[in-house]
Amino acid sequence: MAGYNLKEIMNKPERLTPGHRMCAGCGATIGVRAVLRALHENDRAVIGNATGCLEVSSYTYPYTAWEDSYIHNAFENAGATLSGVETAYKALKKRGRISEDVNYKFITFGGDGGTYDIGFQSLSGAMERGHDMVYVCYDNGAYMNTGIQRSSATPMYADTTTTPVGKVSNGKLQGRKDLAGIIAEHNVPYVAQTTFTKDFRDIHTKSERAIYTEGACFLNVLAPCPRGWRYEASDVMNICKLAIDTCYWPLFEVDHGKWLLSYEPKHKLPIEDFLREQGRFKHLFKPGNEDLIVQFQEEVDRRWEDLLYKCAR
Ligand SMILES: Cc1ncc(C[n+]2csc(CCOP(=O)(O)OP(=O)(O)O)c2C)c(N)n1
Ligand code: SF4
Ligand SMILES: [Mg+2]
Repeated sequence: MAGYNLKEIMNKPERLTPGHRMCAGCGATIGVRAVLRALHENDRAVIGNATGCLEVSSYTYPYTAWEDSYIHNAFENAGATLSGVETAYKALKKRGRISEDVNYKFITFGGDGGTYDIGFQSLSGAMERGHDMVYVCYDNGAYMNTGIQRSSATPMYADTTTTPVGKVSNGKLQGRKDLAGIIAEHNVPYVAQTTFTKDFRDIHTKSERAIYTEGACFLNVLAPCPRGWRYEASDVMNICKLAIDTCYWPLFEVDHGKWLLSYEPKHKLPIEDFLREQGRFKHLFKPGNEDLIVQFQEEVDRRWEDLLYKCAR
């Protein structure tokens, strides 16, 4: 992106203000602030938010950390709610009830539980109908707010409270759902997968693109959770870097059907480097569990090769 200036972007007024009750170092709030910094200064937003840590901790009536209009949603209908608001806005503008000079953007945030699983039908409907909105999934890979239960975004072998590691279990048995790929198959104009890089350029560029591309757009943001993943909160940037450099979480875009790789590591790191940093994968490093890491690596490699193939077409 020409003219990207980290200092300037970081110094923009916050649209999710301090004083919310999220944990220190939570990836969800870092993600939300990064996405909202892409809004142009004079534009307003209507924010939707499915139930989850973000919603529970940032909006407890009569307190709010949101500077923009904000709708707390049930788990299952964040996509539908913002579709309705966007349609009403268009209708009111057409009738002259909202001034032509006012510009609103419609952005929904949902956790992985609310997006991959429970609100999936309403997200799919909103994307298919082509509403002019952005759906942002902050993916921390479990139902964190209710005590770290597995979702279809939880990686294989992760220790969660519903896939507990013990004598008879090595954690979650299944791999992750590829949600960005599934939404790309809806033929929407823009889908991207991102997380936090040291200059925040990747998430900023993709957010701006998603917000200012007409039609239904989707962002999947890896949003680490120090509590559920069990790492020191201050390590968040290192965790994100390892997620990218091991190709566990590749950065890519699907722009009007064209798959584009945003970053290819010079030296793809082994998946152990990502797993070792997190308590939820501690059991994988016990003697006798080497084959589980091999299987994890095979799954990462398979998905990475598939992505490279799509991007080469
Ligand atoms: C229909 C419904 N089922 C269950 C709940 C309880 N509940 C509230 S938050 C939450 C977890 C949300 O998980 P996720 O969407 O991943 O967001 P996170 O908490 O990880 O930020 C659950 C299960 C609910 N509010 N509504
Ligand atoms: S439990 Fe995890 S997702 Fe929830 S507020 Fe804390 S760090 Fe964020
Ligand atoms: Mg979650």
